[in-house]
Amino acid sequence: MQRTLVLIKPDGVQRGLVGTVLSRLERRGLKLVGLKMLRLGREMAERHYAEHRGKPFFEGLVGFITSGPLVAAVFEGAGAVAAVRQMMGATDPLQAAPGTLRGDLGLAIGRNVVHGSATPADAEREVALFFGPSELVDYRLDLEAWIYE
Ligand code: D4T
Repeated sequence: MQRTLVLIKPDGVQRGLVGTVLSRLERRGLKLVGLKMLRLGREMAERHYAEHRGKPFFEGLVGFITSGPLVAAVFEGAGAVAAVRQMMGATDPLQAAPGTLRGDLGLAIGRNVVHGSATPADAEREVALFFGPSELVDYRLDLEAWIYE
């Protein structure tokens, strides 16, 4: 079973989109196994976006991601990394297909509402950056038992 990191970025939190994003991922069938709200410090933001260091948008990106609280979530499921990327849509919301999170909820590349790990290797690194082992919960989704017991 694969795990992936999702961030609802400061613009998503400010705009009241936390519930919408989490709900859409849950409805796809992905299982929520970790969840927290936090504000990133500069050091952690630079680590998270290390691959973009030196690019023209790096300073703006770090400034934005540290500008307010964000929500970090870990979702689990078969093919979770690709499923979340597919549901987020293209990085630039103007290129993202309608029906995707960014295509439905955003307009600007610098304010694209969500982050999702790009590859399984990135996901492992990013989940470990944001969550300690004790903050990730192992449980079985058993809807029938929940409803009828
Ligand atoms: P994240 O990492 O936020 O999920 O976005 P992506 O994985 O889809 O895209 P990315 O790593 O290429 O970009 C990271 C982040 O930088 C912002 N950005 C990107 C920007 O402000 N201007 C740009 O030209 C690019 C390429 C948006 C997402």
